[in-house]
Amino acid sequence: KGNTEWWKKATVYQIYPRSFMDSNGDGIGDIQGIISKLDYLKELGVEVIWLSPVYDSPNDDNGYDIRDYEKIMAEFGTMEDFDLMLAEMHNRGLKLVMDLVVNHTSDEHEWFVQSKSSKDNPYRDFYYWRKGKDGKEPNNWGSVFSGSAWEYDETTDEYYLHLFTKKQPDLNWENPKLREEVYKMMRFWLDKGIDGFRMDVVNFISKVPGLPDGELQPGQLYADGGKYFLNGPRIHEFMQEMNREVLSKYDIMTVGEMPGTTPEDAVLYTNPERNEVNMIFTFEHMDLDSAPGGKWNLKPLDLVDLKDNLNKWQTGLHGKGWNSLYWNNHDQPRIVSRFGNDQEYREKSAKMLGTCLHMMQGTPYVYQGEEIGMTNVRFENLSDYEDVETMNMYKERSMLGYAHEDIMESIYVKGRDNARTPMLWDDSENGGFTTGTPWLRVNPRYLEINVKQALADKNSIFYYYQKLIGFRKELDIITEGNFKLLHRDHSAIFAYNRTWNNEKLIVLCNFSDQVQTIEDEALLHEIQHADVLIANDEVYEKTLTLRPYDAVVYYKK
Ligand code: TEU
Ligand code: CA
Repeated sequence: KGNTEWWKKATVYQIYPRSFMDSNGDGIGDIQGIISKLDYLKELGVEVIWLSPVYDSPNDDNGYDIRDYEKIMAEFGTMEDFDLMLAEMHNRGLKLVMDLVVNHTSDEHEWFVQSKSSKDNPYRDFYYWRKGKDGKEPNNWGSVFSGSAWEYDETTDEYYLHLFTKKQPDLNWENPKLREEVYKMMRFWLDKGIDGFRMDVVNFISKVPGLPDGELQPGQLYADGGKYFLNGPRIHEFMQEMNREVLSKYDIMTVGEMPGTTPEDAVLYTNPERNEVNMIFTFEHMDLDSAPGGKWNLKPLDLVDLKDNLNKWQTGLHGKGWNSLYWNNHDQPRIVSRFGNDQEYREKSAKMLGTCLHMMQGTPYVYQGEEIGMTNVRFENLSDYEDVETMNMYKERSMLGYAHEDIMESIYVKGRDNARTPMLWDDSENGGFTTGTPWLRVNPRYLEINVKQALADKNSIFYYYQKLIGFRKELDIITEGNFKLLHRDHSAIFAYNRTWNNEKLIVLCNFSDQVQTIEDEALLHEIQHADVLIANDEVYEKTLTLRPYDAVVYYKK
């Protein structure tokens, strides 16, 4: 067992395999496609690759519904392809983190097929089965993807729980046999030599016994049961058991995806002395541009909320746990369209956002296409969209009487397909992603935004990210330093410093398309006696007046 904490200096790159690179013209990204782009990732400087699920799946939720944990999805390739990919990564000094989806399986997984066949089947208790209540569902919980969280099955006249789609039944972690099966499966992958796991909604696995009703809000069909399954009563016991039984035996990194967690929860999950996981993904900063009622209810970001939130996580985990840093993943809209400007200031604001995040403490994650400033899309027809969350929401909201235009606007701003349009490699048809018909429409801006263009321009977002990633390896202050938020009340500039021994970093980021100034004599004096470590535009003078989307990092020793 190694305990080198190598993940503290590493930057992780997330690949969504379906949309990364298609090697055989069927319009679907695949493992051979990934292998063909490893040199590109090496050039970017990342050390770790997190691969979204590549396991056998009927793809109700693009692989987050697993039918067989130890088989590769046929559309992506074979186990031989996988082994080759892992070897090719390791040859280049790249590490591989796999997605671990064990809150639920596919309803086509053999365990579930057995489980639903009869009440006395040995696998019955691998899932949550309950009798109906007064001819209705066992409780009032809603699914994260709309509708009830329960599905009736006539074979045994009972309902099963599914917090996501009805093709994603929740596993019952109360059952020790289930837990042992999961650990066995994890060892199968770790023994192949993979370097860690990203654990899908892993803080959902412990449910409050009795599964009590949630509080029903006026105008809603189903209640939010989160109180009874987020960070539930046995969650830390399960995480510690998994660590003891499996994780502790390997030199790996682990990150738990955990909606509904606070910094206080995060310390419990990530404090090294507690032996759970290395870091978690928080959702708090991704919820700031939502009005009450969930992500589809749009609200502009107030920068002060973002500053307060990231400040809380930076200071709350310092010395007590470890942060993961992210703006993007396969579930989130593109950050340059969201908190930046995807028109006139696309490149500049993309670099500004990268600067703001990458100078913080934690392990940064770059999502495919972020490094070239890929943007959201606005497809005209609902039929151009694929995501099950989007489709279910559309049905539910039209039933509730929302206008088509309003629902489409929510999809344009928040839909997950924004992140899932194919990676743009060059300016040829389909952005070089496929020679066939892509499974999801390509972003029409591929002529202007693509990897080929980025690699040819030494001022591109790509090379800027390359520098940010490099600094983290060189400068301990980035990984270790204290964090201090400056000028909290400024409505447009995100300013903070980092201090470590005799060193200091001062980070200034303008989140607006206007010239902005900070009035602060002492700070002005400080930057004037510091060097510019990196900036996203020429620095003609060291000043606290920032042009639109300016980002400057000063460094003093
Ligand atoms: O996401 C968990 C999760 O909570 C998301 O559903 C999130 O709330 C939503 O995407 C916001 O729009 C994980 C995976 O990352 C996601 O792709 C899966 O669909 C989900 O779990 C179920 O496995
Ligand atoms: Ca393919």
